[in-house]
Amino acid sequence: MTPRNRAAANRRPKAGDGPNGKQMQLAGFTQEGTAQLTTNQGLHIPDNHNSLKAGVRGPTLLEDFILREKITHFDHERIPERAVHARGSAAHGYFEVYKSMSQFTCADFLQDPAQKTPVFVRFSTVAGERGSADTVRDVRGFAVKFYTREGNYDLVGNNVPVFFIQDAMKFPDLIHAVKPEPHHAMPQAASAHDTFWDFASLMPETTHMLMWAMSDRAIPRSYRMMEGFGVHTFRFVNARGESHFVKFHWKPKLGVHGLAWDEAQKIAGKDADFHRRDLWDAIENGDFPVWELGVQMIPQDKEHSLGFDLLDPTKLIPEELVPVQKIGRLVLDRNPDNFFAETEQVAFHPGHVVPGIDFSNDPLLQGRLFSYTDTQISRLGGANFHELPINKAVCPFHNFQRDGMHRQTIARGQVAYEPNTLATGAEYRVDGESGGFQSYPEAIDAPKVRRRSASFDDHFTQARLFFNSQSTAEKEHIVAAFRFELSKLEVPAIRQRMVDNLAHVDEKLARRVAEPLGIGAPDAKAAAGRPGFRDHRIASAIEESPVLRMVDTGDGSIKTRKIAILVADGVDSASLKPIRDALESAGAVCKVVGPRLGTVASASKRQIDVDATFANMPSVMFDAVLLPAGKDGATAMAQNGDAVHFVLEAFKHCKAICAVGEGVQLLSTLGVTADSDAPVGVVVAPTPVTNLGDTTAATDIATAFIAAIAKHRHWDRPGVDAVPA
Ligand code: HDE
Repeated sequence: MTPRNRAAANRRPKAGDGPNGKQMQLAGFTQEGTAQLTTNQGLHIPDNHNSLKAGVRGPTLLEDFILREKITHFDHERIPERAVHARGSAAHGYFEVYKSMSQFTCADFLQDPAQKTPVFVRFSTVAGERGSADTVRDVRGFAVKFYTREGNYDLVGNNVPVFFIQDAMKFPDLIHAVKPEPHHAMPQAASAHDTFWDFASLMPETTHMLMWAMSDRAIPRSYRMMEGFGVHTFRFVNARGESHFVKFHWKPKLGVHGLAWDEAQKIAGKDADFHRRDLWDAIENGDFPVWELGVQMIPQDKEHSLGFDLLDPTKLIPEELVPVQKIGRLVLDRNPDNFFAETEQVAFHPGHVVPGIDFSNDPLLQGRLFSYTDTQISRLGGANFHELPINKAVCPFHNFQRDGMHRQTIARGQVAYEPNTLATGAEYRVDGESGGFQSYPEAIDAPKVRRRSASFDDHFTQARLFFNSQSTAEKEHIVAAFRFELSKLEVPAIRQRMVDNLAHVDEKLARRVAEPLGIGAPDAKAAAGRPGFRDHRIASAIEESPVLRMVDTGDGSIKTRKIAILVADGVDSASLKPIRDALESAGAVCKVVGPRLGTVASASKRQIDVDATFANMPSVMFDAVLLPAGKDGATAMAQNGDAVHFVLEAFKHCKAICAVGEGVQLLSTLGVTADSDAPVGVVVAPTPVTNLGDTTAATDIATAFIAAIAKHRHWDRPGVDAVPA
């Protein structure tokens, strides 16, 4: 809970108060804010506790239309969840372009830096159901609805720039394979099961995306710390009708950061809403997340210049080949008022484009253009979902579509067709007008075939590029992720097939993955002999692309990072305060965590407020830990199993830790003392600094700690595997 929410909850609510303290109309409350409960027809309900009965102990009467209305509405509260991307969180914000893009596109919202276009952005996991946990290993959806003056434009992307398959025909198979297995509906929100890897190992075109899915990108620290990608190649078209192919990127200001796998799994149990809460809290606190929109543009006549096919959605365009130009920024600054009405009912569609943006012939994109409206008709109960407030265009829209379930618009008059003369007396005809949306007139003269282009026949070069571009620690995480996932399979032949495929990415990677799995050595030849295998290598000059790494990304700040300050009775408040102040001035969010809620008494008998307990906010909820000085406090915590576990776990997850004076006791099981060399990312303040009234010492310690936190994690910290946490 944010300070603002807490203050609101602690005061007596007034009728009509919104969740953020705003006045708003609530169901059951009149607009004026008087708490008069009514039926859906507006009839005043004087008693909302008792049904109508024949005598106080008698049966309920069928006549009770008030009870019937209430229960009937409740019975129909649920709508089908999204077939994929069911679990999501969203926020409102705006987009602004840095300078006019008129040279490349006539899209109105990309012309004027003074114009702010409202947006609604929904982040999601793919495989899990609506109530599943946020921190599972999965790709994340990154869907942006721009409410432009020319109609809604949806950029419906993911946090990974490529996809598992090359053709929409395989999408239902892919999703059936990754979803819980149909006979027993397990496992939930996880790819670590036989059907997914059976499919993946038989479809080597998945290999590149598998590398991303096994990387820390698939366990993000926060939605605010993920990149977004349009994935497919789209098209910009300018006022002269000239086309450039374009790839879209969202680059987060806070950098790209992941969790440790052990941590992600624990968070799933401790706080299934971890990412939802993180986004909500940041916006409530005024820490508005920001992404820059980047584009890679390729002139129409350079379509074949890349050495691979830009229509193939399993390929990215290395930034070394075509640089990303940052053209604008997205800011999320308002939480939704109502989860169902907005986050749940929002309907995205990659086919919602505006003049100046058009499609390519990517066969995956082409399939998506059909799917989204189709699925929304069944999910949102009919063809009129565009009238829901969250989906409604902000510019006027009018056409002759009529009626259907849940129609809101009251179309007036006699005429519901075109051409007509009866509407105004003059002939009205829309038949080849200029302006508006014009499809790019790409010339196509080709035989109808149910085949794939030979230019899609390289499944491994970019998987290799991705792997080669990772830091040592990131490579280790990929190895560990493959091992974990494949170890969950019950059919060893699937494991074997998978490592055989991996041998075409990197021999050593395949061998290391295979080692603990109880299978034979990877057999590259066996993989090459299987149907579906394509290794017609593309000519690529790019062996390594540093931007594909996550390490050292971001602005180097510690803004919004969560720091636990561990306390117990006897803590030295003088060593705590200046460091806390420095962390908060740098934008971090500090929480005091102790053995119980309420307060603890400092060594100097001051009462220190405790925000959370070792048990209810364990270390996995934080980015870093501060262990203040104070003999009695440190001794009490060293004897408290939850406190010791807190620190060991933070150490194991490679987080920054700062121990001041006696606080170092909590690191003694790790062999860290005031006199030993501190492990990477651990700051130990020299003893005896028990009173940091000495501001220079406090500033030095805080500066070192802030630098350690800014690194995000110290993945290369030695010995973490041996830590029992
Ligand atoms: Fe989607 N996808 N998808 N997808 N997708 C849906 O539409 C589909 C694909 C993506 O927050 C569904 O309204 C097909 C790629 C996001 O509401 C559905 C194919 C990318 C979201 C659908 C793809 C995405 C969806 C389910 C292959 C990244 C969530 C509910 C041809 C570029 C949007 C819905 C939100 C949702 C179909 C592949 C991103 C079933 C057929 C590639 C972010 O229509």
